[in-house]
Amino acid sequence: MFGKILIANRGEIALRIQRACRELGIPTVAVHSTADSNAMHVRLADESVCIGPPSPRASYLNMPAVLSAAAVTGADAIHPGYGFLSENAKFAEMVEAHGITFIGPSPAHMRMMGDKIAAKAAMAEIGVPLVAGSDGAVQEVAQARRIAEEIGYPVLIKAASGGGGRGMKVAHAPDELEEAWTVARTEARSAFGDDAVYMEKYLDRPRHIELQIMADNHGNVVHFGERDCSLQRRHQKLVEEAGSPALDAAARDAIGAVATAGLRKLGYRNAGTLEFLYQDGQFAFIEMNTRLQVEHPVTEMVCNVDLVREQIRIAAGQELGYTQSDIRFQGHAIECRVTAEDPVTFMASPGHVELYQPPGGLGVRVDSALYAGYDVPPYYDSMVAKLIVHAPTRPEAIARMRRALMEFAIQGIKTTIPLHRRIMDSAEFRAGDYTIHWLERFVAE
Ligand code: MV4
Repeated sequence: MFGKILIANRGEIALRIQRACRELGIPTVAVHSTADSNAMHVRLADESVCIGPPSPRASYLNMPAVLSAAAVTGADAIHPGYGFLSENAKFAEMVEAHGITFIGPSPAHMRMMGDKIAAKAAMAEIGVPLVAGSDGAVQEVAQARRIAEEIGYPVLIKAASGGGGRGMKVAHAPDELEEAWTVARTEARSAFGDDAVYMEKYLDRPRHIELQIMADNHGNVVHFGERDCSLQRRHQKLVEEAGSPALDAAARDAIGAVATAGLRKLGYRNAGTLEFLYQDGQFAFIEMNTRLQVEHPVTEMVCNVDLVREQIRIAAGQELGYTQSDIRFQGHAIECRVTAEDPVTFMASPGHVELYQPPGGLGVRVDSALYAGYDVPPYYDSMVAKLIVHAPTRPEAIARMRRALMEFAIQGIKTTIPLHRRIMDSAEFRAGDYTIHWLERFVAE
């Protein structure tokens, strides 16, 4: 097992990783920017190193600074959390070149899944269902036109290096294709420095369902079921649940069996998430994430597993020690992402936290680095807390979430807690009847 782990992140996820390390008896090193000297992740770490000024580029994304911090503190492993350097294959390679373990997949798999075209090719190879579309990159608009005729409009042109909806354009009919093509390529080049694009049939009312998998270095691969992440606005998730109100156990088992068998063949290791669009009872793979995800707690609650602990054990070479049939899905979990934003306009609201009173009680979990007197800095992601509830059934989980949201008091900054209360009260959410488009309309009303 590792002697010391450096956590290359901040906020609630840095705390989350510290907690797993502490339970495993492993000392932790925090890194932080000058804006985060008073942050909770610094206060609770065994050691801390300041790695630069507030700008993420100069600190949390600064690879030489993070590596130097590991070297001077003698850390033998780095956990990247999510965001920042977590999906940077180059960084993972540099970490390994310094004789330090990167807690995550191999750089080769990170690179493969970072290229959406290569990821789809790999999934096709192992029998995971895809959205109908181009076989690889589309080189020119005439080729795009031929493929669109074949699969039928509407079609979507997507950047190979894309993500978060950038470099993605829909063409509803032939007369929109050329414009969509040009805009997608231009956006892809300026956002990612890579104008490679591919094409898919556009699904108009899908749910976003993702599958959590975990693989050790000994050929054991399991899945921990799905999360429904359809409740999003501008590609920012607000609420996630496990399991999905749209899936039954048979559908979960079927997609899980295909995915785990396939990833075993690919030699994938550590945590991973397969993202699917789910419409008309069909799964269609779109992307794979090679990191621990923000919403991992809902999976932890229904599976009674510590996913970060599993990541660390696996990176240290240990075996999973259980098989798929040992994993049980118990009850229902919901997560609300609380951000420091105006709940109506979504204007950022950093500043001084005057009061912080988190909820508690049975089945309530709060992952947050907030405290009364803390100043939320303006330089980073606006998420300040994740409120997670677990209960035997979905209606009970919703009742518990409403209760917890009533108890939750944060004063001094604006937060999205009032919006979450409205979502929990809405008839569509309570019926589980929503697609990726529902929340944008709900917020607009
Ligand atoms: C799609 C789609 C419909 N059809 N692909 C958006 C970001 C990127 N990760 C994939 N995305 C989508 N791909 C096809 N063929 C709709 C979206 C999409 C979306 C997907 C998941 C969650 C939220 C979304 C919001 C808008 C569009």
